[in-house]
Amino acid sequence: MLSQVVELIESKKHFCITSHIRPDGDSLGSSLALYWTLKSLDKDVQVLMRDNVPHAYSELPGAKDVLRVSSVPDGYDAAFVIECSDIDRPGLLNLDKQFVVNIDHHSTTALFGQINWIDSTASAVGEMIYNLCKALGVSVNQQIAECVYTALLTDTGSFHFSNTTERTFKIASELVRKGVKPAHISQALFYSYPYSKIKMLGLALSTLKRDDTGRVAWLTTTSDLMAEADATEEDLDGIVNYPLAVGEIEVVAFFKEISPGVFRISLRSKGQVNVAKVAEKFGGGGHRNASGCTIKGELSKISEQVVSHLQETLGIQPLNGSLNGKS
Ligand SMILES: [Mn+2]
Repeated sequence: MLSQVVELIESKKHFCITSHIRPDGDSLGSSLALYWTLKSLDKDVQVLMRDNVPHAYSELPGAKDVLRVSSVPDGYDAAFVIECSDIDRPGLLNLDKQFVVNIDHHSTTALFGQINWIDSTASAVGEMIYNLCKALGVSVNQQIAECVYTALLTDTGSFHFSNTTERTFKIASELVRKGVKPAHISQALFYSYPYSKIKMLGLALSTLKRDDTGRVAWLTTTSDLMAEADATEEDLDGIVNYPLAVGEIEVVAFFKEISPGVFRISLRSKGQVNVAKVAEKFGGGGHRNASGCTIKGELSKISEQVVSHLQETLGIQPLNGSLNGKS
């Protein structure tokens, strides 16, 4: 509940903030927006992450203050856990020993906190942090505004996705009034890629295949392709979304070889198609339109299994040999 969060912040002093592994725009933008909010209230606050800040977010105000840790140090009054489905998602030891405040906009989150503030109507946790800022009477400064705007922009797919609402635009408008330069933020997020990312995109897209219906598509990257592009794992982020730009493609699987014989699989869908259910069948999870899982084995077998589950979700009867794929 928002009022419980406000009361906690007002009555305590030492806080840490964390979010999920491989942080994205909402997790970092929201964590740092909360960081600047608490700092303007003269609180002691640190942002703790297991993983480093991806290149795209390195210009966010406060990105350089993020501490990389494997365990939460003692001494905090409370730990804010941003955008996590469960207490293990940040990948930090000792987090479960803290007084935890769970802040998320996914209704599927476990209620793992001592305080759980969940608002599934928010397009991004960034919206919730903006509301928290207002509820605390903190004036939205440039740092807070840029961090919240980044969260909104990335979690709505640049205001493309169905979570984009009138409230999202209203907050975005207020942030621009507070000094956010939309073109400047877009430049940092979408026009500052390393060369290897575009090279990798090309190599990955050249593996694109689809089934006989044209509704299911998949693509692959191997350690060889990554070496060819001189790509890092971070360079793979977002590639899975490209095939959805094709009108009739409804679901996409991206098979990423993260070590020999181990594939991390990202699943994406349009509209009502639920790919979280497919990820769950393989021990993974996520949300209706974005999920993932990790599978060990031979690529041809893995892709056949995953694609046939995706077809089943769409009500497609797999045809013999359809999984050889059309290019
Ligand atoms: Mn989010």
